[in-house]
Parts: sequence; structure tokens; C-alpha cells
Amino acid sequence: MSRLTCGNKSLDLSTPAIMGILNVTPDSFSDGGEFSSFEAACRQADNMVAQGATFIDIGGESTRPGAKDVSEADELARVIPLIEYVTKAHDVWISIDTSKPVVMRAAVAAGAHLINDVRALQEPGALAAAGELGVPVCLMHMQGQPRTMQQAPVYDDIVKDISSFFEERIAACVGVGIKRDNIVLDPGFGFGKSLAHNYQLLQRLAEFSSFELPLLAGLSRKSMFGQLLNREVSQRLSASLAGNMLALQAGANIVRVHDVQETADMMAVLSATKNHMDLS
Ligand code: 9MG
Repeated sequence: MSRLTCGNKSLDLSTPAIMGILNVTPDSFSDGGEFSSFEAACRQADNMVAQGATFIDIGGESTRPGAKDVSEADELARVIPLIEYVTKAHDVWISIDTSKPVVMRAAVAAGAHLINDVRALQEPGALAAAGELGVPVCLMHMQGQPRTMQQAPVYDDIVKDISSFFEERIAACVGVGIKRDNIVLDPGFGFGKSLAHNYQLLQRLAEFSSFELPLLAGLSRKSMFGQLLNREVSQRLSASLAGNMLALQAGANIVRVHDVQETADMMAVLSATKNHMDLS
């Protein structure tokens, strides 16, 4: 059974959990800066908790293809007040979406429980910081860097290549004292993957169950739906729900989404189907 622990907090992931996305960036790829004011971001956190989010993933750096770098000071100024607000207002898991060790340390000091790093703790000092902080980590696979990652990504066998990366990063994490059970794996949909790679990954997602670690799927509103359907970001809800449902059926334990209420409804249908004998 998958269980994450952080201090006296413990989360059983045998029932899948929703991670609500809260980007506080002026240029984030899918909410387009909608929550860049502090008040709006607080209300969005309140809504996501009320709608059933187990995690609120707070990020101050956009990782969309071609996004500009953000300074440490700007990232801290965006995320720390929000972490402080959510810590006080809600009993919810807070994940900090960052690759910067300084932000990791300040975020955990402010109340964050999990480090969600799209660079899988490969930036200088990040691995050591995560080891010292002792919180769960999510290791995401990305081929290349956000600025260039969509320029002709290549794999021999996408699942084997990502699995080798996971093995190396898990060993590095365990080496600095992170408990293996506190590692979440994420194949990184849209991060250095072609359209065909993304759909192959979704089809083969269950193969990552061999790690016996929680699996996170980040599919919400991604370009793999926009490209397939020729839909703008705001028109990708149905496709995101379909993708997340497939991911959950393939064993995903956490889905990272913008649309918490709609995802919770979809998950209720999945759960009722799985547990129909408990229904009257
Ligand atoms: C920050 N971020 C953007 N997309 C993501 C994804 O697919 N997974 C994770 N873990 N983080 C993401």
C-alpha cells in the first residue's frame, strides 16, 4: 500500500488523490496568470479544497515550453505568502512546485509537505536540500529543459528510458536519506515528448507499477489534447477528464489538475464502478 508521511501527517494513497494546481505566475501555460493576484489565489485554494483536493500544488515558476526564468526573490515572493495562507486556513497537503533549493527550504519552513520538482532534484543543491528537509518528493521525468524540450525529443523505448532515469534518481534520493516510500514518480507528460510519445506513455503507464511507488499523472489541459483536437487551453476539459480517467485505471495514485470539481466527479464514477457492491 502506498503511503506518504511528513512529520505527523500521513496519507494513504490506496484511494487516488487529487492535486489541485495553483500557479501564481503571470505567464503560466494554462491558467494564463488568472491567479497572479494574492487574493484570487487564496480564493482558488479555498475552492479547490472545498471541491475535494487532497493536495494544493503551489508554483511560482512557469514550466511551459519557452517560459522565462524566474529569480529566487520573485519566486519566493509569489509562493511563500500563499503557503502561509493555505497552512493557516486548511488541513490539506501543500506541495511546492519548484526546482530551487532556497525555495524548497523556505516553502517547507512555511508549511509545505511535499516537493514537486519537474527537474527531479537535479539542480545544484536541490537533492541535498530535499534530503535535509525530510519531506516526500515527486520526481518528474523531463527530456531537455523547458525552453527547448519540444524540439525533436527522441527515445529508444520511452518506458524503459524513463524507468532508467527513475532508477538513477531514486538511488540518488535514497543516498541522501529520503525514504524510498516517500518518493512519488511522474513520467512528465508534455515534458520533452512528442504527441505520439505522450499517448504511448498513457497507454503504457501501468508498466511503472513495477517500482511499487506512488505514481502521479499531470495531464490537465496539456498540449497533447490541444494538438490532437485543435482546442485552445480553455477547451480541453473533456479531454483532460478522459486522459485522467485512463491514467487512474492504469494505476495513477495522484492526478494533478486545474479542474478539481469535475475531476472529483469523474473519480466518484470510477469509484462507484469499482465498489458497486457497496451501493444500495
Ligand atoms: C509543475 N508541473 C507542470 N506539469 C507537471 C506535471 O505533469 N507533473 C508534475 N509533477 N508537475 C508539473
